[in-house]
Amino acid sequence: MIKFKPVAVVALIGCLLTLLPMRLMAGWDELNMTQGVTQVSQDVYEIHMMIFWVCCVIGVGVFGVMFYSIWRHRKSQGAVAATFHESTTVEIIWTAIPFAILIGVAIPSAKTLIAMEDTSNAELTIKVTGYQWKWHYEYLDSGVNFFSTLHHDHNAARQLGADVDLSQFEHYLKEVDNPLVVPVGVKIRFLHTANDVIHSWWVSDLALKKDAIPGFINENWTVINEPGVYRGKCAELCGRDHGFMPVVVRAVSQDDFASWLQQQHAATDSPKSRQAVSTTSSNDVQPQRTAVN
Ligand SMILES: [Cu+2]
Repeated sequence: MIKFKPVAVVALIGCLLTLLPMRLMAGWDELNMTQGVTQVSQDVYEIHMMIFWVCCVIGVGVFGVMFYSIWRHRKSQGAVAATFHESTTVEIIWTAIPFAILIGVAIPSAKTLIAMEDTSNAELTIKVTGYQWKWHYEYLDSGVNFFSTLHHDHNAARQLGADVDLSQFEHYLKEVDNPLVVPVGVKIRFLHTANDVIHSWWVSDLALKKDAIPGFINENWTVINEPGVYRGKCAELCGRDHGFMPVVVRAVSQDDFASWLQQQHAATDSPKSRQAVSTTSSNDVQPQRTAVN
């Protein structure tokens, strides 16, 4: 029978790991949860990593003891099974340790969950309504509202038989005609509902994901600190074009947001807007207003 020395086994595993091409490790970070750009998303990420390392320690500890025991007390070495059972001390230990671990995990998790649900003192409220297959945004404080649908160019490119070079799109299928425009540094409350089936409004950079259910209003909130464009999608299988109703959030400075709101009001008051005809590009900070029936 072949006998392996533990040192040789460890050395062999070490060599294999060292010889692994670094290319295999490239992009490793992309497998992990995004850290996002808000305080809540950062808190969620830190809890995720804390629990990840707790799981690693438990896994290494449990499997280490198990494999060592199998190897050390094998039958070929003359090991004889112990006869003890129902050890009160052991049972107390293996109850107390998991209990302490769970309490340690639950405290920061509960704190963050409570913070995520606290929509009080919001300065801006936006109602998000899911439709098959688009989003409708309504700024309840100002009355501005519009639909946000997959960008026309992307929609054309995805059609069967479309002879389009997809590499020309930087964010293929993640672009809309009218992005949601929000100010940075302001607590924004979102009210989620749907007009037909269940959708889910999901923007991972903002740690926001909420089911949009017909007849119900769900809430969540965010404060975005960094101006930028944050992309998400519908995360609830909602029908044929579920994969084609992206979310694009454009976070701008408070001054830019105020002037954007003014432009929306001006557009509402113009006769042209009443006809609800438009063709704005997604890079235009002015979402084209669309008639809401
Ligand atoms: Cu959907």
